[in-house]
Amino acid sequence: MSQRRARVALVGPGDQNNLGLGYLAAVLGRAGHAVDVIDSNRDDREVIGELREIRPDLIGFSLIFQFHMSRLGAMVGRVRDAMPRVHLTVGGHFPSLRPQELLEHIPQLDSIVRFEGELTLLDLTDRVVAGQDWTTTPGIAYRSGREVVLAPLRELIPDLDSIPYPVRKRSTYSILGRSADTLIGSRGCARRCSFCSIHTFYRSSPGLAVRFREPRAVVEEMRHLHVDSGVEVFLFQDDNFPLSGRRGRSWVDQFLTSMRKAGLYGRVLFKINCRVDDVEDSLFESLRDAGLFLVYLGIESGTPAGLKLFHKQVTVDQVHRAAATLRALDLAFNYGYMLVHPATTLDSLRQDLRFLAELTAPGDVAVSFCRMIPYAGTPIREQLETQGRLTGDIENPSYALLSPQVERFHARLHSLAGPWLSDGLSQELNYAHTEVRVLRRLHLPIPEEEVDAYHDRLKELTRESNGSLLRTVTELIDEAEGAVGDSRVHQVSIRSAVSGMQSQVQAHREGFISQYADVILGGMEGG
Ligand code: B12
Repeated sequence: MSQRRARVALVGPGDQNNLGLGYLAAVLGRAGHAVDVIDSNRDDREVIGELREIRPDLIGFSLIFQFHMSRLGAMVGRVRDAMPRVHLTVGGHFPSLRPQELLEHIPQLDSIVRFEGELTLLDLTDRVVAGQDWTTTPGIAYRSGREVVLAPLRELIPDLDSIPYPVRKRSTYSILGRSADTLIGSRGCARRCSFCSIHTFYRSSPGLAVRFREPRAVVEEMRHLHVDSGVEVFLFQDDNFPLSGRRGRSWVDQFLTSMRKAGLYGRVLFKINCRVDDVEDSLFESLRDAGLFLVYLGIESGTPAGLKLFHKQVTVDQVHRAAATLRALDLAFNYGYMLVHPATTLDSLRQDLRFLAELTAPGDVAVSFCRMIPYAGTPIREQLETQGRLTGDIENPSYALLSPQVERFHARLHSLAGPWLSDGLSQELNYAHTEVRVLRRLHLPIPEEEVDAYHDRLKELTRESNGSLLRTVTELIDEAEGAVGDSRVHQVSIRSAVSGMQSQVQAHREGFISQYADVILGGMEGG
């Protein structure tokens, strides 16, 4: 459509190489446009300084995390002041699902690119740089006077392998010195968990809600990253790695065959996300032998009521069986878990703690949990809305808990469990366990009994940390129940206890890694 080459800047959170922005940049680049991807996890002034230098024709902001709303609003406001004529657009879950609210909150924006953005952004860019009317671009939303106009939706990309590999910055993420990078083998999810917006996001546009890439094409991308960028650890970001049902099984078979043909089978490592009811012995054994080392399980709850509320369509027993299968195959797992949710009672909390104690008993994974957040586009948000229980705002959507006791418990938990949770001790322990699995898969010349001893001590420290966290939460439940008089759980003592454990874990880990540094960091390929 347009001959003139545009200058486009894409701004968004760059943790783990933001694939969404990477794909957008790749499609614009293939069409001849010049694209800069800017990590917004920095000081706004730095970001705006970089934008001033680039002098783009169009700036696209990514709002994939709803809680970044006001920060994004402030940044767009400053960019608009600095660049009055540049076309400012935004994409991501919340903007796509709630365009009216988004444009109300950030009126300086010209448009929203809704849902899957590659082709819409390219079309919009071509029209803007050609000085043509862009308001008729399918897939956008924009304000016209006081109205928000929703253009006809654009069809989802039928063949995901028709778009180029995402533009990636050289990954800074590594495990034991092995470079790690992210990729996806599919888009969308066939399931309808009530707390998740993915199925709403991909079902809102015409086209197949779940699309798999060709396994051969995924492996070719891995080979390209391995040979050209030295990537040895692949983090699949699919909501659900393509392995469900017969279609999933044949996908995995072709994937493993392609890994053999590409010479990657057993020579690189990969991590996947999946559901507990997809964990099956022989399938995961063959994935393990190919390089699977870590599985992120969407557990979410360990009580029948919680699993029902979340519409997970699995049983508590299936969760335990999945964990047991992965353990028997010596595969590490992490998991998502929402301890506090709209159906939480003090009784359900006690059940959750019993479940978490059982799940983590071997000490090979840490206790971690969060509160369910009623994000836009999730069925549970609509339920809470109907029940008149929604509270909070766009940035921090929340809901009234079922009783003052549970409210009291949650308030205390929020202020006390932090040292374990967000980037705390539990995450550090889980990272150390992930490292051990990578270490074992590298078959380095370190005596097995040494690795075993190191791992056993790590499990001891994990059991200690888990026990302390579970006891603390139990005390908070007792406290909320009024079973105990004045509180015995104090922030100061918690912080010092947890930091004591953290130093032990760090000393244990650094001691082992420095003892074998030359071997471990000598590199896997040609080290
Ligand atoms: C990878 C991932 C992460 C990674 C990195 C994220 C990143 N920088 O990309 C990590 C592990 C860091 C992460 C962390 C978290 N995540 Co996360 N994550 C994902 C995941 C699984 C995949 C993202 C991805 O690569 N998608 C594939 C690409 C191709 O799609 P996309 O990103 O949606 O982009 C497309 C469109 O949205 C659109 N688009 C997006 N941005 C833009 C911008 C422009 C200008 C345009 C035109 C179009 C556009 O076009 C893109 C191409 O088609 C998504 C789920 C999902 N399927 O998207 C959850 C998801 C984004 N995460 C989520 C959450 C809640 C979190 C955490 C808060 C979890 C937690 N409790 O800790 C943390 C927060 C971390 C933080 N920074 O504070 C939620 C966000 C919910 C919400 N509405 O806010 C999601 C949607 C998962 C869910 N099921 O709800 N996450």
